[in-house]
Amino acid sequence: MSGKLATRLREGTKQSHSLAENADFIQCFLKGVVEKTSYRQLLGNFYFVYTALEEQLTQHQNHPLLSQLYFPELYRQQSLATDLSYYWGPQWQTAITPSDATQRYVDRINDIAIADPILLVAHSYTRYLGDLSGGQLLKKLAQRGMSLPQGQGIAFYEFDDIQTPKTFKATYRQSLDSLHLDEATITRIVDEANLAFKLNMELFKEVEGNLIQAIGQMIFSHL
Ligand code: 1FH
Repeated sequence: MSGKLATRLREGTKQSHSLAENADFIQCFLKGVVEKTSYRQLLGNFYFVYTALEEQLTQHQNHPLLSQLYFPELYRQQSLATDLSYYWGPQWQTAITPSDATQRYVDRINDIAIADPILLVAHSYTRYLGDLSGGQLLKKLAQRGMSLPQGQGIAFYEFDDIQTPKTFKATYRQSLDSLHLDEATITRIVDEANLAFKLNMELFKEVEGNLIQAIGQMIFSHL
């Protein structure tokens, strides 16, 4: 049962994906009601998540299987730092702190990196293939929704070292398929990807709370 991981992941996370797409926060995002306070909060949280993920992927770059999915051109830590300094200013590094859901996400990445490093594939897949897919739409929505000046605050969605996301995604999926894995491992990776989706949802939910609070304050200040 090797050579099937890309399809197994796509099929096995389909339900999680539509759940995420239908979450309130993203519905707001899709309608262009982007609120900068929520967005910069989310980016700050992503910084901790991607830092953990990328540290672990780098750490395991010589792992017999993870070496085949070592693509530092995907790394988002630098682009997040660029955006964070735009949204938070030069003191961004001291301004951001990981939320509870972020800490759970980071802990999970660090725990599996020790206990069962192959599961890192699930986290890499969930974030990076997502970034290369829906990410391009989210970029346009962020620009429009927050009226961002041309080229500002969108580094997160820009992959300077990847010419065509579509071609890269095909390469990535081929690498997933080339891993020789037994059925039990495939199942564990798919389960972990569903957990990764859930952890992402929890991040979105936290900022959704902020959004509602911010709208509440706006209404209150007009009374
Ligand atoms: Fe997505 N995604 N995604 N996505 N996505 C696609 C593929 C993947 C959206 C559109 C698409 C998230 C969110 C959104 C993944 C993860 C995540 C494709 C198909 C589209 C069109 C591309 C293709 O067939 O080549 C839209 C729109 C989204 C928001 C409204 C979030 C939940 C990501 C997970 C954390 C992954 C892993 C794939 C690759 C599937 C595959 O195996 O090929 C999103 C939801 C973003 C909520 C923010 C908030």
